[in-house]
Amino acid sequence: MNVEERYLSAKEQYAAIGVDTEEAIQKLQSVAISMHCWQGDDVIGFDGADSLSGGIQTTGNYPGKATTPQELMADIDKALSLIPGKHRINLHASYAIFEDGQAVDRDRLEPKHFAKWVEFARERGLGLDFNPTLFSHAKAERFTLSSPDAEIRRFWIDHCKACIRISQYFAEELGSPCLMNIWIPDGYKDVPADRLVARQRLKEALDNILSMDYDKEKVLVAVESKVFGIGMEACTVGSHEFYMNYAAKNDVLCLLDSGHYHPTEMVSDKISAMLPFYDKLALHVSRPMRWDSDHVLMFNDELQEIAKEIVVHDALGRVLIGLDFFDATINRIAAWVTGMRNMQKALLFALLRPQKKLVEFQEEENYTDVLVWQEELKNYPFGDVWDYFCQKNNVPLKHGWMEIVREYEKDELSKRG
Ligand code: RNT
Ligand code: ZN
Repeated sequence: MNVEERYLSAKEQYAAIGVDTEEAIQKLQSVAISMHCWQGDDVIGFDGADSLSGGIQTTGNYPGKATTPQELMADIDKALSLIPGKHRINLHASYAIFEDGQAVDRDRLEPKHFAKWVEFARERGLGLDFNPTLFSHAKAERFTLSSPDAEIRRFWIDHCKACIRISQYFAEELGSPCLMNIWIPDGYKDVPADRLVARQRLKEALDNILSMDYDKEKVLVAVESKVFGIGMEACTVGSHEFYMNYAAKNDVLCLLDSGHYHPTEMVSDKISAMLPFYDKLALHVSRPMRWDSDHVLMFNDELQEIAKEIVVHDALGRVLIGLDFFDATINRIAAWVTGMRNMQKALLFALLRPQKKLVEFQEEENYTDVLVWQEELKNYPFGDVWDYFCQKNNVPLKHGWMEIVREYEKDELSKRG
């Protein structure tokens, strides 16, 4: 059977349980996922850092990482050509592109330092998202926005303000709101004497940043919490409760990173706890393994559950999906493509649920059918719908895309220093 025939058969099987595959495909087509630029170069950027700091880590030395903007852009292009649909690119401030003599420190960044990225995005019809970079910098060796040193705080406050201006520039140039997410690595290795003092300073620093004049329709500021980092095992200043309260009181977004909670705590369960209180919610979808290890997304239970929580509450327009992983032990393009395609597969899987029926079972307290149906759905011909979607979008089916990645590795990546 060819792809169409397989699809038609799948369509019938889904129709028999009240699921419209056409509608599912249409919805999936409209989802833009924000692909993080930093998988391409192990989170190094172009503003001078030679290693990563801030309690996050890439491990591995797979050859061919991007070391120039041209290489990173070419790699992003290669990845996007293998991913169905239209997406967004998530940049970090450390990916500024300076012309000769333009280099400035992070508190002085301007839109012009990102003009090449805007050009890149515009030519491809992509939206851009942004992140201030409060790590991998001499002034971020200890604390940043919560630093006891007023000058260090000032530096990072100015950096975040500069990033809001750059985000607004992205939004205006590309006609699409820009999510600007703040994550800081501040915290204590061991039990601190006082947990409040730094949190109080962080609150004031955020207030200061947000007091600037910017267009809230264009720049969606988010704050990203974390339970611990390497070297900050005892306490992070920007914890979940801190930021969730801050976001709610100050009308900004909360960003949930799926690697930033206790290993038995699931982001999938948090989405429906946030939606009644926030118009929008942002995600960094990642895959923690024993710790915040940022592995490439697998099509696993938690990814399916995250996608389900977004889809069944009709929140595709309210939950901003971004990816956040960095694996340097495998081909980096393959990492992007696998992660992005898995996120999309999870969304499609959720879009193919007979949700009305499942909710009826649940409301009748018929948990037996909820369990049985959800399990049987796993063997429905979801892969045939996915293949059809890929074909419609002119991207290779199944692992066919790996041939193209291998070719690119041979012709391009292997030639890099
Ligand atoms: C770190 C956070 C943060 C970073 C990126 C590079 O634990 O997840 O989002 O991964 O900003
Ligand atoms: Zn993150």
